[in-house]
Amino acid sequence: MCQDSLFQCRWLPQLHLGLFRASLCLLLVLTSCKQPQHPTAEVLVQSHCGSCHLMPEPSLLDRTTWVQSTLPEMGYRLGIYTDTSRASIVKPLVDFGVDPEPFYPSRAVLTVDDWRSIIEYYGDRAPETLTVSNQSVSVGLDGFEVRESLLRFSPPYTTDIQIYDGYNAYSIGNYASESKLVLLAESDQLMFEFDLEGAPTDTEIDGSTFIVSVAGPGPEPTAGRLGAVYGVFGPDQNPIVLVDDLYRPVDIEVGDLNGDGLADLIICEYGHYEGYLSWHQNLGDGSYKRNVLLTAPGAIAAKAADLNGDGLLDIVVLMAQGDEGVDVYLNEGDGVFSRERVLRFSPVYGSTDLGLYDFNADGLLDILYTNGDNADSSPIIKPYHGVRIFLAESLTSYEEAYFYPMPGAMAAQAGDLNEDGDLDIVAISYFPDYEEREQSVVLLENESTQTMAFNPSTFEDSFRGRWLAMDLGDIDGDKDLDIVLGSNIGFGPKGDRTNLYDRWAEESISAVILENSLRSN
Ligand SMILES: [Ca+2]
Ligand SMILES: [Ca+2]
Ligand SMILES: [Ca+2]
Ligand SMILES: [Ca+2]
Repeated sequence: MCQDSLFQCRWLPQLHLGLFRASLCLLLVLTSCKQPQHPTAEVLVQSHCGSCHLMPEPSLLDRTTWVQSTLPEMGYRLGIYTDTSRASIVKPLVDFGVDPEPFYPSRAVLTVDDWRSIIEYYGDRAPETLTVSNQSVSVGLDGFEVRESLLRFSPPYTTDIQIYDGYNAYSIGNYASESKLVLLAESDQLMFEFDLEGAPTDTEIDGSTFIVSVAGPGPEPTAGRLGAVYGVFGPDQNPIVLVDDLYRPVDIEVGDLNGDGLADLIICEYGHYEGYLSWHQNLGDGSYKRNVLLTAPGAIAAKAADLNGDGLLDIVVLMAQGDEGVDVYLNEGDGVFSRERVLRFSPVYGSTDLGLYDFNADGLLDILYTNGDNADSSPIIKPYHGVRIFLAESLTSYEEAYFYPMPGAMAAQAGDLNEDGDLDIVAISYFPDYEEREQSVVLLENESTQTMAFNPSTFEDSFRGRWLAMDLGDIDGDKDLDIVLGSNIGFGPKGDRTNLYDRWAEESISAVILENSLRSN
């Protein structure tokens, strides 16, 4: 297995710096129009971006990372190619017929001296290292039996895990040597499997139909429109293309958005340089009509829910690239949605997952959020990675009420795991600090919603997989909530601090099941 190609093929949508670069580019263009006499870096970086949320504070990365890695990559976006050739940078776009000029300008938009002063600005202000507060996690999960799924792909490249409530079943989506979705009974017996032409990223069920999004041949970023959404209408059926020509779809949501009784599709086309958030109206004849909600890359998670109780499904979307944040799309009826940005994060945050839950039981859905994508130019342990709860104050106003630091946090879901009447959280990390602590899976037991106090614990040997995917649900029909975790070792050496690769490859654990023993059947 080629580590280099693995790194190139990293699944994670890592380019959240992309739009930041573009915005800095725009800023610099505007600035240079206003101040033709070589503005200082401070002017460039600060003065003209008073209301700009995209300007990352120098404190968010250490000096070495800024100067040696992140800023040079930003330079390409400004037309500065001091350590490489433009031709090599733009090849992945040109190969797909994409005009690279808007992304990597052929002429520098600022002088090299100005660029150097920006680098100095960050270098002077950035810390030597970032300080991460150590969390105390108790080991040993009370109330859960831990077992490894008997179904193992070798190597395990799990990109999707789902539990099917009411069916006593779960599925594992894998790519690379075997690209398929397997549906398993709770006892791990194979129920059926579908071959897929690429990496499955999400599975939804609509009646008896499986709907599966496939990113492309692999899950890695690409300028091409190689993704598709498939429907599988029965165990003996081949997957049928429902929607194709997609920019790397990483998440789908099923719901009747226009109230005609037919389940429509929301598709997060994360893409790379280009992408979309779109909804696809089910026309009832097996075809879908595409409606674009946003033309931009970076949509990573979408949830449909009726936020205001008017009977229409609204959409909440996490954008994870450049202008990172959460958008609410209120459904105005007749297929019309009004968009409002309700949360905004720094472009180095690395947003990864979003869920909607009413943590404080006030009737308003709150936001569960994770950030921890470290597959970018700054693969360092970051103190602002972790799990957050934003309580809803209104439909479009959310306040951070809880933060659990968790480097590399990749996904989280909430549910009342111990059935004491409040919502607990399970979170996984794809980029944990294995050298320091065992924090690749954490169960945060809700001790008090009023004070937002959660008690973290994990299971023995929780780093027996590298957790990219998870789901919470009742896998065995006894009505308590179980957990399934999916391992994916398709990430190469850059920033990999694990030293666990050989073990993972040898043991080939695709999934671990945490079976809740609160009840038993
Ligand atoms: Ca519909
Ligand atoms: Ca609430
Ligand atoms: Ca609970
Ligand atoms: Ca159960």
